Amino acid sequence: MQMLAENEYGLVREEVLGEGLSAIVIEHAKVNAKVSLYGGQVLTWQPKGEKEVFWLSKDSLYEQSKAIRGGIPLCWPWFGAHTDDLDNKEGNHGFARTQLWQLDHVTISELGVEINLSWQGESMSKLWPFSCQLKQVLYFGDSFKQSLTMTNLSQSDAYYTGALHSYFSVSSPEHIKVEALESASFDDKLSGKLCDPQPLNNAVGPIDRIYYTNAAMDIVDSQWQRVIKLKTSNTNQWVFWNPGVEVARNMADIHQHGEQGFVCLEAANTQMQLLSAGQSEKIEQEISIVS
Ligand code: TA6
Repeated sequence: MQMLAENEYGLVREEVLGEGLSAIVIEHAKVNAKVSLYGGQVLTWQPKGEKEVFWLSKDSLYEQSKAIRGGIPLCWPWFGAHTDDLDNKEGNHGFARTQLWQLDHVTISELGVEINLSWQGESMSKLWPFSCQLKQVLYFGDSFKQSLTMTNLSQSDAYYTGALHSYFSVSSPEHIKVEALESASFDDKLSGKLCDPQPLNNAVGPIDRIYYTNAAMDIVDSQWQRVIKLKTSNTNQWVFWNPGVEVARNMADIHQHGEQGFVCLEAANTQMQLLSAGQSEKIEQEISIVS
């Protein structure tokens, strides 16, 4: 354990997560949280007096080259399978979630903790042969704020798709309503069809949809009597996912019945976005809890 920062409000330390992998642990008067440097991935956020906000699989692997299951994996520079990779040989969701990120700065204030992370690489994949830098600013307090700044360091334009793939901890998908999704059309990944807006009674899987809206969302959990409120900027879609019993059973890194404990609502750009040569783009989300 290495102490990284400490003052009268709280402390931030580094903890081993797996071989060669570590996490930043926040213990603060108002909030506890954990962020993996592997993947630059938020794992937990728990404002004092609240339940954990993010779901994290008890069977998640903490191994290089395997993505961590839960929290907020960063899907970048492509979401899902890359469109030029018909057999999905390069895998889902790009390479950002399996890179070792660097901790640049920690600020502990009376109301919470800000963590600044970065990662830089070049020619990471034949599907994305560019030089790039990613920066994240993560704020943990009563609310949670995340920004991801993507910079194209190459001399040619690039395109990306991506998502802040948040896994939210819920009482059960059965007790979840997300009304704001009901007025948007969506791509149903399971049927391959574009569907008109329709009622969504709960979040019971299998469900895998790309909703064409970026409106603010409320995840209403009637059993836990809490509302998770989400706002984003510079993303165009919401992805809504729960694997359901069968699919989850075949996923080695989801613990038994784990799919009964989460719903993913992901601030996403699922259609190609221009990242001009030498330029930066930023996507953001803000999450707060009403209970
Ligand atoms: O965001 C939904 C999704 O793209 C699903 O299709 C599902 O496969 C999920 O992400 C998890 O993907 P992963 O590569 O992390 O197993």
